[in-house]
Formats: sequence, structure tokens, C-alpha cells
Amino acid sequence: MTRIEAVRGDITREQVDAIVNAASSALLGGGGVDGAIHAVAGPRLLEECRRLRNTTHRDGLEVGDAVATGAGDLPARWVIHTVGPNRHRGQTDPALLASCFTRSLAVARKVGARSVAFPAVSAGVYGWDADEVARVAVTAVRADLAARSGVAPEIDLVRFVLFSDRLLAAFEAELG
Ligand code: AR6
Repeated sequence: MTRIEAVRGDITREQVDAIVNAASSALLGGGGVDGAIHAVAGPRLLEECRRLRNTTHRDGLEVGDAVATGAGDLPARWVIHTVGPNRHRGQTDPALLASCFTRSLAVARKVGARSVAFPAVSAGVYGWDADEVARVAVTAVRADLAARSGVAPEIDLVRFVLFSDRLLAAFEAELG
């Protein structure tokens, strides 16, 4: 069984195999959790992101998709970059947000990560409501894990790392 939990904290401090970044399509850093992750990870992370842009991701990363890099100086081993839908650009389809979580889990399995920490993707600059992000995230993660239970390699821990009490309460309410 995979443990799913929510904690309040700074995702850059998480000692898990993979942390998920709420990136932009450009994959070259930004503000919010993206900026925090790049600041702690250091220049190696940006180099790896640039390499992706010069090879497999010349047009950047699509909304709802995910891709892994190393984690530079972070305690985690991998950073999984995903691009949430931007409500301010009319990207209001919950399936796009759900895809961020399921694609990130697929990438985590591909690299062999057994523990994964997620931020509240799209709940910041991209303008989604905390309760909706919590509902979509928890539903998507639960459904994904249920669909793959018993299929190796398994993920042992999914931890939502929330930056505010408001977000933590929203996720706790969904997790029940
Ligand atoms: N640990 C955990 N959560 C954090 C941290 C942290 N260190 N820092 C911020 N958050 P946002 P988005 C929370 O704006 O809405 C960037 O510029 C934050 O409080 O980081 O998906 C990218 O480059 C909020 O609840 O991501 C993109 O252009 C949540 O993380 C754009 O922002 C997500 O907020 C992505 O916007």
C-alpha cells in the first residue's frame, strides 16, 4: 500500500527520492516553488533543463506533461518538472491538472523513485483555487495508485508539501 499524506513545509527540504516542480513550459526556472527549487538545487539543475531544451524538449514542456532531471544540490535525487494549467490563460480543464499528477507519477516510476513529494501545482501564480487543486490532486493520485496496485515498481510514499495552512487544510480535508 502506498502512503498518501499532506504536510506543511518547504518542498526543497524534502528527503524523498523525487520532488515535483510546478514549472513553466520554458523549463528554465521562474518564481514560486520553481524559483525556490532552482535556488537550492544550484546551477546543475538549470544546466540539465537547458540540455532538455536543446534535445528532447525543443519547444518546452506541454501543460499537463512531466519530465525528470537530476536534483543538483537538493536532498532529493530527482526533480520531476510538470507544467500546470494557467487559469489566467483560460486553462480551466481539471483533466490538465490531473494529468500533471499522473504523468509525474509515471515519470517517477520510470526513474525508479519510490517516494515522491508534490507541491500544490497551479495553486500559486497560475491562479487555481486551493480546494479545487486539492480535490483534483488527491483524486488523480488515488486513482493512479489504485489502477497500478500490485504492478511493480511500486511507489511507497506520496507526500503533498503545502506552503500555507490554508492549502494544508484543503488537502487534509480531501484525504479525510
Ligand atoms: N515549497 C512548497 N510549496 C511552495 C514553495 C516551496 N518552497 N514555494 C511556493 N510554494 P507556484 P504555479 C507553493 O506559483 O501556480 C513559476 O514562476 C505556492 O505557495 O509556485 O503552478 C513557474 O515558473 C503555491 O501554493 O506554481 C511558472 O511560471 C504552490 O507552491 C508558474 O510559477 C504553487 O505555486 C507556475 O505557477
